[in-house]
Amino acid sequence: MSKTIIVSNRLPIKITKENKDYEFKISEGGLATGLGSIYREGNNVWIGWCGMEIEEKDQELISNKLHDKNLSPVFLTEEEIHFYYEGFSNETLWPIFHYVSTYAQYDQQYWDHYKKVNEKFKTAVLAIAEPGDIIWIHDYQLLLLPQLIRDHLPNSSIGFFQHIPFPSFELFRLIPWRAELLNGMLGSDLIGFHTYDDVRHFTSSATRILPVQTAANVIHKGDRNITIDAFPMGIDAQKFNALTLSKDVIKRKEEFNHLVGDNKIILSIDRLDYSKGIVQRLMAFDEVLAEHPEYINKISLHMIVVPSRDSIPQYRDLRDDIDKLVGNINSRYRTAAWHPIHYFYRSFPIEDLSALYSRANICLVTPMRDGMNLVSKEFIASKTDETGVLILSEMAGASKELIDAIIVNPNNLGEMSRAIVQALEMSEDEQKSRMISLRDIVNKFDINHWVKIFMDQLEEVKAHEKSRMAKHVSNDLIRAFKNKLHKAKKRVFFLDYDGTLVNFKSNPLEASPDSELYQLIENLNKDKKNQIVIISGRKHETLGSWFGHLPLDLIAEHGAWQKKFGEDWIETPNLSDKWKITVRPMLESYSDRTPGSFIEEKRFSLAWHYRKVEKGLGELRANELISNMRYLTREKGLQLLPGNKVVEIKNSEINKGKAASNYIFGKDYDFILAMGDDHTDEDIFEHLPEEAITIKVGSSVSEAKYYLRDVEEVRNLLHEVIS
Ligand code: GDG
Repeated sequence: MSKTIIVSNRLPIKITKENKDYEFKISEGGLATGLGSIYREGNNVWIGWCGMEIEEKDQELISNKLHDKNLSPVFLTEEEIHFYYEGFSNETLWPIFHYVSTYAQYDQQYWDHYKKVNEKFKTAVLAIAEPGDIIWIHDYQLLLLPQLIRDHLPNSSIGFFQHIPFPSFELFRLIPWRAELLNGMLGSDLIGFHTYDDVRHFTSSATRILPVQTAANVIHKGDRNITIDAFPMGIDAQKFNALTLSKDVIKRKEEFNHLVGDNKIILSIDRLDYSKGIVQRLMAFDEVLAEHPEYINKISLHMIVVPSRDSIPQYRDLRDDIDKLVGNINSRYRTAAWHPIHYFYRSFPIEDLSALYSRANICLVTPMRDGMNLVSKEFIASKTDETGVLILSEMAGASKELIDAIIVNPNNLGEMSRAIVQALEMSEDEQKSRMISLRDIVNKFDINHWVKIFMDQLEEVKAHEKSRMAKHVSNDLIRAFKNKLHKAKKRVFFLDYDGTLVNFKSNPLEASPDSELYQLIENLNKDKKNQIVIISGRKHETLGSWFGHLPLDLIAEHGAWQKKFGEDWIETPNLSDKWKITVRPMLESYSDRTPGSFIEEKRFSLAWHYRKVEKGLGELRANELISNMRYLTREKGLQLLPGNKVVEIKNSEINKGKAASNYIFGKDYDFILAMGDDHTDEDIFEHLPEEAITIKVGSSVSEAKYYLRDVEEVRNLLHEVIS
């Protein structure tokens, strides 16, 4: 039976060494809880680093002990931890992904170790994984791992989730190894982020940096499809609800109440990190006290900063800045019996956090950037009395869901200090109405829901890929086609041209037939039972000049023109092109505004090409053009065809499907094969009779029965058929 393998940089455990003996404590974090339902089952396993350097002689002992808990450790040397984890992960990727590019280090040694450690994780996965297993990889420390595994287990089901933001292309492009990182991630079947913005940013980076195509949220890479989607992560809401009712937490809350009395409590909890906006938060609090002396003695900020990454200089500097600012504010406003800020640079047991969350009047969560931010959700889950106010940065992924919080821009100190005042003054009724809807979201979209949604989608994506792969024209299928072909007396081959017989060129006229193609056609033509029909959107003059001399038939401009071998071109009767008078100026306005684009005029169609336009701009203009033209084309009975870097407008009476079915009408072909790559060819696949062999070139969804990967495979198939 197949199993599920979770892979993350850290295992969900804390190891401590006391008197030469190792102690293990399973982590209580949300991710560990959510994934607990998976990795603890049957043969499933969680692979990761155990968080400290383990001497070689102890490694086997640790592995054995963890094996019983379905955990499988990867051992890293101090040097690897330094360069891969502290270095590339936290000094290169972390700052870039959190939009602080000035902190990023581009160090070859960091990169070399990042690759090496990702390889080490690959070895650990391959030691356990078998074909058919599901592998779920987590976060930015392991961006190369999906493809490394895919290289060895090409059919495995691989999901990847990134817990931190994915930056815009302008930031991501700065990384010298950007293409390698993207290729690594695209080894997955499903890539998840917290928000739709991350999905957009990733897709835009992938299409600008790599030769890949996208359709909606699917990236086509080679012959694989990768789905990119948003899965906003939730917390273990039930646990946080329940904690507030536990005796221990109630007692801690009473003790805390005794200390703070009636003071309104503003709570702030983060790991030490420059992305969390701690300094700006303190400055906004300072502004509140400066402008509202009436709050002196009445409010206090309880700020927990959990030590983190303090071997990195920027984190040490940040800590110094916080220390200074807290000292400065406290010294200016404190009274004999009151401190404005209670600052703790350490971590607390979860029961203390729960007591604080449930007692706090306001939770101030103002990161400069945050993938999601779980503190905001934990605060809400702990507010079982439905009072309290959340102030949340619009730069946190959580702000996309928690829209009833007071949403602030963390760079706007005035806005933040006004938000604090608004929260302090908010009526209980308003607090409750906001908190009730916030709690609905946090309770419903919890960690278990997140795990389920991700795993379900991975399964669905994989099933879809499998059924698509089954349509690939294999050697067995080719043999079956040949059998059918040998028995047939009258055969017709409908062959699309661009993207099917030849590859695309940036100048369409440069994509003329090569000698190999002419040879292939000549060989196909040797058997008199074969009839070749080239069916294309190209101008009839162009097709005529390339193929007019050969014993084959031509259908040009999507069916507007037809030519039988040895005869002249015939135009489809009763068609009008008067509509061009209205449409041409509209297309011209797009060409004037879009450098690199041009209009191609055919007898019954106008095509706006944007192959040479700056990436992104072309797609933007094409979408704009399509939505502007939609009404007009319907009114005038025209058809709007978005193609590969082209938008074509043509008479709706003509299409390749009608042309192909007219062609075969009354001719008794007993072997029909059609191949095409874009969606104008879908009309052919739909119109041909059931027994026809229809083949889509490329991996996108199609009406065709089979698919081939590219032009090379099309030519191979034709060679095989001849032989
Ligand atoms: C990354 C992304 C994304 C904090 N202090 C204590 C303590 N905590 C716990 C909190 C919370 C967790 O740490 C912090 O989670 P965040 O989400 O706020 O931030 P990151 O650690 O940066 O996490 C982030 C997350 O991944 C998940 O995808 O949301 O955007 O940066 O759970 O409760 N826990 C205990 N004592 C403390 O003193 N026990």
